[in-house]
Amino acid sequence: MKTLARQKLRVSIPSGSRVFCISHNDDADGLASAALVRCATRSRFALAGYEDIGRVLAEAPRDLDWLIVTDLGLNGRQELIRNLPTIARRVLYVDHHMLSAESKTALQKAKVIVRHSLNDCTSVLVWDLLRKQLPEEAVNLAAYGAVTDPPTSGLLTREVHLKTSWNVDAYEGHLLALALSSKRCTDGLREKIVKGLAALQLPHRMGAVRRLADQQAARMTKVQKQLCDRAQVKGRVSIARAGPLALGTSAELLLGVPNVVASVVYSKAGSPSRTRVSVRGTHECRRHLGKLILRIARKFGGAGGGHMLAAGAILPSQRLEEFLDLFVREIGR
Ligand SMILES: [Mn+2]
Repeated sequence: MKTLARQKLRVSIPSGSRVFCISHNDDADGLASAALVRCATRSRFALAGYEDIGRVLAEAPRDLDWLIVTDLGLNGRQELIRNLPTIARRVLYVDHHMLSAESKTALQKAKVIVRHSLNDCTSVLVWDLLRKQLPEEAVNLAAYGAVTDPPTSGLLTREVHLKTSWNVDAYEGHLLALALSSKRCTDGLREKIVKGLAALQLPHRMGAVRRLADQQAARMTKVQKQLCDRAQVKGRVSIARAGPLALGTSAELLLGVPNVVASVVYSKAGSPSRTRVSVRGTHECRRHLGKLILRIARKFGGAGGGHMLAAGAILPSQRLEEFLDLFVREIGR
């Protein structure tokens, strides 16, 4: 019953409210979520990654009526959670990454309104939550997230697919996903894309998105070969330093190494003392990678989490080797 009540959670944000949205900067789901919030509430927004979410929150405008955090898993980030109510009168958290009971309790204590599900991606959840305040066509933004995120079985996702054109929305969503996975997609361009999407502009009408997506598609085959050539295979895990693609994309491509069930890609996270890690798995790895990465990253003074077969972490660079060794042992033979 509790789940049902949460499923039906809708929020109505009075027009004229001061709203600020912080969303994930990395993929179509994150950008579509920010665009949906902006479309419904005319909010300002900022895009953040896991390594700079603390800074972006600290720089958020104050005296807000609403802070809306989307597609940024706050699992295990207790201090960040405790701090949320100091930023706005009401805080709404919409997300689909793993969330422990401990972190749920922390969110409750901070009086954060939570819309969380593992069965629908964030843009689909945001669309449902704000659908009364959104124009009919905004459902396409939810579809961009749904077609490009790992497939899920949620009823809302099905509803979104039924309301949209599979071919057109997959085309638009994948243009977006390809462009966003390019290192040439700057922060400034990402913000421009959110504004365009919020105004219901189609990705194929955004010149920069088309150009980057085109280059990226051509590039991926080449980079996959380079990545696989330089990968180290330990146990059933392929490991490589990230190439010129986004970390998650590189990790996906690295699963192409024969006979591995998981892949790890790493690169420096802004400063040389922190390393960002992205992990992907096949069904044969038989582990919930989000939970596994959360545990191992913590052990080495980092933070992490994610989904069943896709996860990420950030950790002190000098602990990377130990992290990798333990991950390989946990995946086993
Ligand atoms: Mn997402």
